[in-house]
Amino acid sequence: MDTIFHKIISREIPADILYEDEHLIAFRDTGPQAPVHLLFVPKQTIASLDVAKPEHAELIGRLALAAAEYARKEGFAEDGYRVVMNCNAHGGQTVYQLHLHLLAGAHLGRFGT
Ligand code: DGP
Repeated sequence: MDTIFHKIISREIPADILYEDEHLIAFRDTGPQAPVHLLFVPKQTIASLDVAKPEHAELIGRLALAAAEYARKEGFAEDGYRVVMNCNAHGGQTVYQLHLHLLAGAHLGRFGT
């Protein structure tokens, strides 16, 4: 399993990395859909939410909590933000390493179709 996100984790390709710990990494999305658009990616390979197992529960929780922590620290929490996980084709997933989008910095519209 080797995706563009694995290459960012291993520093084979550059990214604007804003947070990293032993479990996960967070960097700016290169096609931002909001003024602030970060991706929170586990270091362990998990292709999508569809193939996540019960043993990944803590790791997936860590992604959500890291995003919430970042939003609080950067002052986006009070106004609010959105977290999204796209899964497989109809969900709009394009990179098959599980990731959580954090979108903030504007009043976001309701979901489209
Ligand atoms: P998704 O559609 O949910 O699989 O989201 C993948 C996101 O990854 C998409 O919003 C664009 C972003 N992306 C794709 N390639 C790169 C890259 O090389 N670097 C960064 N930072 N983001 C990327």
